[in-house]
Amino acid sequence: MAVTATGCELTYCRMRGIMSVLTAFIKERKMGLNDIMHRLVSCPHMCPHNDVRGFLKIDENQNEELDGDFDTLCLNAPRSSLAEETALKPCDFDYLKIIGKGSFGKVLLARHKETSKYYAVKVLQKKVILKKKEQKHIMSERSVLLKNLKHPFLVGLHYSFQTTDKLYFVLDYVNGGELFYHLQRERVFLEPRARFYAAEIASALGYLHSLHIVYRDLKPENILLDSEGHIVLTDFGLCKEGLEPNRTTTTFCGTPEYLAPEVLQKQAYDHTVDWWCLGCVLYEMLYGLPPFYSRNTAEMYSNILNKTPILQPNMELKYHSFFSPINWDDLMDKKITPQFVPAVCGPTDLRHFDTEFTHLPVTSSVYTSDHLPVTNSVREAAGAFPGFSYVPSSDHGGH
Ligand code: ISQ
Repeated sequence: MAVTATGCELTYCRMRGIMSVLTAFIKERKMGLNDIMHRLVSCPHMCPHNDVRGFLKIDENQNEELDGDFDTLCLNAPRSSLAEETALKPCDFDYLKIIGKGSFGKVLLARHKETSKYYAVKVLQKKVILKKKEQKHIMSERSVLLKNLKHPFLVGLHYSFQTTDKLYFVLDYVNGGELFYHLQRERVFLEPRARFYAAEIASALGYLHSLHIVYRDLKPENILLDSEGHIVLTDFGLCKEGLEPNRTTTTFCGTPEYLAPEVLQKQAYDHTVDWWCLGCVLYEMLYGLPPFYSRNTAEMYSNILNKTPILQPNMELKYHSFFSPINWDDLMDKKITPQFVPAVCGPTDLRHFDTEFTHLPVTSSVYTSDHLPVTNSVREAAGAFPGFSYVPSSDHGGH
């Protein structure tokens, strides 16, 4: 059956609507179940049945994720056993909510006890990182974050520290929600709004490139809004450092919809892949779907390979006619007023975060498990991130 482009889009939108209702339903069920599981595991006395306890592997001595009450743990959490004495420690913060989750760990909204300042604390499990052989990426994320503390549209790193089994990034906290959360609600953005976001992202990417860093993983969930409506790029775990302008790399990582052809074909690539991704983001903001999109992944890959847009060599993106209304100096000084300001009433207003995360109990997963038996894998993981901890001289103690 012949389907028109418009017809396709309508069908896709309708499907998206049905999918979001179903997803919300499943999410709610999952959260309910999750909640029960958490309660069972953290309060073992609630479950007297040995079979169920066995099935859930409830054993207070072994469960390092959920081994007790938050306050008790906070009081009892030992200092880092590593020799990074000046570093902060997990107990310096109150952990209020889980606001994100990934394969390596979680992001939590936390309040520094001494200063009452709010931060997003990213907690990564060392053994998971080591299992996936991702140390290099994580250390790269740290050094990338350290390099770009000052850029207005890149998330800032305040501290990093580690315990025997976990790595902690203490980052700027922003609560305007993911850009694509807003896009999904509104389907498309008008051109001025899309241009504004694209310009802020382009400015951040250009800055990274000037430091020979390729962001590589520009994808919807890494683009956040702050409470004033400005862009904040997060997640530098997949950045590639040290790429001189004429050098390339062959290691791949990315989001299928936005993959550049050279990345898709596992060929060498350079910083221009970031401009490809930005083009994809801009396209999706304007049209409501990523370019080359197909529900059939093979077809989407074929579209990416065969419909490569022709870009002028060395084109300076900032001076493209599309961006002509943008005054780049004003943009950098945040003097361009965002068209949209996320409605939030204070730092603890989490309405723009996914309830899949915020409904989860804040467990002991943020604390060290130094009090647990030290196995070989724990010992191996403990020393694998030398020099990770970071406190800027002017920011010691969160002031
Ligand atoms: C900052 N604020 C909110 C959410 C975040 C997620 C990941 C990294 C930084 C963040």
